[in-house]
Amino acid sequence: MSNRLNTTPNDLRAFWMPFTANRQFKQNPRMLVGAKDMHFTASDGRKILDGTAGLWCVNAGHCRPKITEAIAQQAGELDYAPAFQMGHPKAFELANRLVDIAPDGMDHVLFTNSGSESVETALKVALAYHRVKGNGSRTRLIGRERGYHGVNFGGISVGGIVTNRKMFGTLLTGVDHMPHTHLPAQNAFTKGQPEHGGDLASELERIVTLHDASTIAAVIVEPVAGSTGVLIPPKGYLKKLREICTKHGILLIFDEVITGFGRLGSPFAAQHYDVMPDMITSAKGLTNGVIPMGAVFVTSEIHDAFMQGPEHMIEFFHGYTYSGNPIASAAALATLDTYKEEGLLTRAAELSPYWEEQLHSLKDCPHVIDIRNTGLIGAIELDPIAGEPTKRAFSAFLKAYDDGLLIRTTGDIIALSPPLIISKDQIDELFEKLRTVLKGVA
Ligand code: PXG
Repeated sequence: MSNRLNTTPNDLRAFWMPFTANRQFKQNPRMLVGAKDMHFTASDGRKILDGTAGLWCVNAGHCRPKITEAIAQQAGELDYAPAFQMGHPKAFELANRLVDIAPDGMDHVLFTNSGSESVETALKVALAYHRVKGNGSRTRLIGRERGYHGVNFGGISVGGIVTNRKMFGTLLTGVDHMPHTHLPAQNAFTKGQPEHGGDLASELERIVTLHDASTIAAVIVEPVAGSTGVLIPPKGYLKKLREICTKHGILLIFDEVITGFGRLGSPFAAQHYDVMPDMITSAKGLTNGVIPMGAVFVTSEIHDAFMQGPEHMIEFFHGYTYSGNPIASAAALATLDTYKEEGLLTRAAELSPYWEEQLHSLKDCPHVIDIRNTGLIGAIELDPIAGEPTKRAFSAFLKAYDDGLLIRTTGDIIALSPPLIISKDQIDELFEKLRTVLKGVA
């Protein structure tokens, strides 16, 4: 007989939820039971407008027929194939299709199962690349304050969020951080890229001078920092980072887990900002969030450096049981078809001016101290309640949910990133609801 106290679905105790205020949630759960296109259905039957594409991933909207059918079909045809020393056609087809939409020069793809794994994979490729090139002293990794690169040890080491780091010991050694670029005093209420802060890229030069270039393997940044509240790169910043990395033989990694797959109006932020990194990490929108999968793009220069030695030898000792999993590959291919058929990888560019105008119309709402935007991303920063940081934004989140709108909050910042299929009417609806919410929070 089971020794469990209660095995009914209504017993919420067993599941220790991720990045969640577990006790608060379990007292007053917010359960989603269905989804279609721009909406979730809550367990009480209410429709919730998805202002966040799930967690920045459902770029084509929910339960899209092509994707769900591809998954069902693949599950019945080839459910699993070993990922090591064996292949199946869809993983190769997917890699080719991804290279086609990636920035020129990103010619090879390694598959993972999440953004966190994409980051770990890219960092390991960077270290190993320098080693196979005879530069084994290049072991340092440089991240940035307020960076988010997932939750595994490499990612939290190069990441810059204190709450995600402080509980976990010494992390990776040999990591340094550039300053973040959030300068509200100079850039508040900027539409698009801020004017001030581009010079902060030269802090990388200072770090290189401190450690010497011969010890540095890679720099990793999110082109737009998502999780820490939508920090948009100041004008000239990313180009300058690229120049410094090139000058010193340091690999530049763009973490495009959020910006990849159309969020800014181009397939990738690298194309949007016209800055070419050496590697791109991705996940989320790759499968429309439906099946866990990530991809790391690398240049031929990096890939080819590994293709040496005896041909029967494994060239890179890394990979996952589910790298290029058949069902994930099928979901990703159907996702790319859907993006293509509906022009979704560039739709944010068309909608962005309207989005920007509506978003910034909330400027006069109570407690709003900054609004910023790019592509189909928006952030509204609220003045924190004295002595109770995060509480005001969390109240807004709860009230929005009650009013039928899903938003994300981080600290006292509200982040918005709807599915790329959103209509202008739905943009209006989203901001009308949010205006009511902001007027109602204490
Ligand atoms: N890199 C970046 C830039 C991310 O945004 C990850 C890596 C990790 O991906 P996985 O798939 O391992 O979670 C992310 C994830 C939010 C939010 O609301 C952001 C993420 C995840 C969940 C919530 O800001 N980003």
